[in-house]
Amino acid sequence: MYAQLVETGTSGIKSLDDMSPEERAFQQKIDDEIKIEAKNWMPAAYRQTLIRQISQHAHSEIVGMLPEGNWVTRAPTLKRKLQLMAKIQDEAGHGLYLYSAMETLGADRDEEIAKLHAGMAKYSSIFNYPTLNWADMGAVGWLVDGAAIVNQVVLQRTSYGPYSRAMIRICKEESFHQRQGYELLLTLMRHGNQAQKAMVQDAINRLWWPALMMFGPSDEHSPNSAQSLAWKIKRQSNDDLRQRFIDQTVPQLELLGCTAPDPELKWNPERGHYDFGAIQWEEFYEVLKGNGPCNAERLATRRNAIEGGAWVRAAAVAHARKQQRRTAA
Ligand code: FAQ
Repeated sequence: MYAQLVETGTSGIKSLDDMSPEERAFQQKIDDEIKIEAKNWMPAAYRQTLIRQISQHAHSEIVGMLPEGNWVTRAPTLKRKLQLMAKIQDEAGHGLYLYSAMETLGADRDEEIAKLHAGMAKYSSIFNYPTLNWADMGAVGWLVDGAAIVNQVVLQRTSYGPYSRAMIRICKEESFHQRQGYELLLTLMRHGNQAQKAMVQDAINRLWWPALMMFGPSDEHSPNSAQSLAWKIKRQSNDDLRQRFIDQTVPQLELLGCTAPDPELKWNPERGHYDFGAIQWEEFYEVLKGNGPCNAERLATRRNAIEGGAWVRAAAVAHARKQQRRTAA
């Protein structure tokens, strides 16, 4: 891939000849699949790209707790409530691993979170959509975690060691999330009444397209992809991962007995893939600009949580100091 970019001279990526000896040695390590670790030399732009991607990823995990948090008090059974709470707590854990991985690059967690709360940082567009019925809890697990896994499985091989190792653990947990979501939907479809089955189809209708947008803009409109692929931060393109997700999800959709809100979704035997309809990119960019259905609500909830929890953090610090003083005495 890298050689190809150098040859074609695309995307303003430096050719090997234009690189300093340090940059060339760095690229050689990447090409040889040797992980870059926190204390290794790295180009400033590589560090910055990682801080950008990992912080956005961490913010997504944390903001991603909110659409499901909306249903904890209304889960239909104790079992479902426990599952939902465990899943939401896992997402908090993912955010913490990712913020820690980001800190190894020298970024400051509080500063990055402050940017999120000021509306200056991105997080996954999907979490700006509302969760309107109980079946959404299944559809989020199945479609949203399902899309997240397809993206994150390849990130286990990302070139930055701490990010790659965080991804290995995260993928194991996301896999449970995806299955519990699908099992919830199957239960509604196999044992539910007409109204419950209709809820499943409604949830799929609303979340299908936003889930496809999670993979980011199409390759020709993805400004960061060429360099991130050359540095092996990303291992596959946005469009390739989106296609993989569709190919593996449609048979599951059929098993559920549901349909996608896409009349053009059809198996193409020549390509060996499903064809699908046009994604509404205007909607995606509006959500990124802050104009999605729930952007303002999500950020307000996060800000309130930080402000409302200030006394807990202050008490925890005071308690830790007291313990330290006692141990020292
Ligand atoms: N939403 O040039 P590209 C989860 C931005 S975790 C918002 O293609 P890149 C778990 C992009 O940042 C879900 N913004 O960018 C869970 C860039 O903006 P910038 C999160 C998006 O970085 C489940 C601009 O557009 N997963 O769901 C989106 O090379 C259930 C141009 O795009 C990750 O973050 C989007 N969908 O590729 C939690 C995975 N797409 O910074 C709770 C790691 C693109 O230039 C419940 N991240 N943008 O201003 C990645 O793999 C990559 O960052 C991509 C984007 C593929 C998301």
